[in-house]
Amino acid sequence: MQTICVLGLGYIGLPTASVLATKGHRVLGVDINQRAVDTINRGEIHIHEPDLDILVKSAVLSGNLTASTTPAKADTFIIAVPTPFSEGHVPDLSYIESAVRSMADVVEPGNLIILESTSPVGATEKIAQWMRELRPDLKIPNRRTTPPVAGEERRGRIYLAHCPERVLPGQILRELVDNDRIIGGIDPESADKAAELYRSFVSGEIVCTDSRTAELAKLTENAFRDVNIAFANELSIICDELQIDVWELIRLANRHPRVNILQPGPGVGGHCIAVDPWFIVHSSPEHARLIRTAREVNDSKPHVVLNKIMQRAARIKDPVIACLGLSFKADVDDLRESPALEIVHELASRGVGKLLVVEPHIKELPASLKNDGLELVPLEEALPAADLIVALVNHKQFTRVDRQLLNEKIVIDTRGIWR
Ligand code: SAJ
Repeated sequence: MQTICVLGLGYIGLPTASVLATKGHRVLGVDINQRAVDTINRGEIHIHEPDLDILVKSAVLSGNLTASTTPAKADTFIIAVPTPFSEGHVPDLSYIESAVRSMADVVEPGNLIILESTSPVGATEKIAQWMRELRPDLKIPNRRTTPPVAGEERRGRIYLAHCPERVLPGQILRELVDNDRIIGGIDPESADKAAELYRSFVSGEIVCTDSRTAELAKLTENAFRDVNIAFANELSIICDELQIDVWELIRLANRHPRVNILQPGPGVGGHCIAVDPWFIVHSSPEHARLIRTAREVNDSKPHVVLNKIMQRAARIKDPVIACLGLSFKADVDDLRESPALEIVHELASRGVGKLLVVEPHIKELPASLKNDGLELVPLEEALPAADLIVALVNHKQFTRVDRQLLNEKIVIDTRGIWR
């Protein structure tokens, strides 16, 4: 069992810290958000993820998980902070850099640093570079893919690896344990040391490689999904033009043994798939043509939906529009990069009808929509009151709606839930 410091207590850091704590490791979770730290120390959670509340409570009660705003000495440091992009889709590593700076003083020889945040190629080497500047007294290996030569000095060294998180929001606790893990060491010894830790809680296979390959593998997984969703979204636009039901089309095409088309929707949201492919584009702008185009197709989809709503609303006098769902996907409360949120905000700022916003997973609207003068409305109030019903997210509550309530309404079903 180890002492572990997890930096960043969000959707990845908090579940990881809690699972490690329940496996017997002593874990200090660190976050710059004092409110999140206080909430966790009370055994409660500040984010929504099925069963996470129970896990955090038992981790805190066991005495193995505590939270703080400052890092402390540990055997292993796990960095799980956001990696957004800034203007022009340039990867923003500032959260990683701050995390490294905040812990640099307490790192000791023999410690292991793991980067879990999804990162552009070269980020792990960048951490090595920062650590060399901050702690010239420590030996920080250069990237190496071969085992050490006999007798190579190990004293005073630290270990560094990238172990990208690959869990699906909504199923994080199961996937954290079941999924295979890719471990990319800055050198083979770092990968081995990190693999040992993951073996203490992962039942999936652990596959070691070098840090750059691990970085690109994670980005590739999300870019693969983005390209495939873009294909479905492009089909949906073509089908609208040709007056064909895209869901029927996909259902039929998927009967081919080697065809498996994903589902179209109002666009691609979340903090991963809508972001990560840009890291590949940024690293290889000339060659990442398909990946860039997929991003563009998916980013254009909310505007296609918006135009469709505006066209339908224009046919109604004083239209009342029920917008069902704000989160980026079904059955989660996460609004980051949500196409549904973008569509509702655009409708409000263009003054298109009276909007009834339904989102069962949140208690309060985000500031952008409050500033638009909107309020949350319960589903059972919104449906009878609306002329036009727009399904933006396939939450369970919406799929179970009594179809009779939709009779005589204009329906725009961007997720194909009522077909
Ligand atoms: N979507 C569609 N059609 C589909 C599938 C998804 O429009 O057929 C949309 C969703 O509505 C959502 C977006 O795509 O807006 C992304 O949702 P998602 O469920 O595909 O993925 P995320 O972003 O929740 O999680 C992804 C996962 N990556 C892959 O499946 C390759 C997860 O395993 C990663 O760990 C996660 O990104 C991450 O953190 O990188």
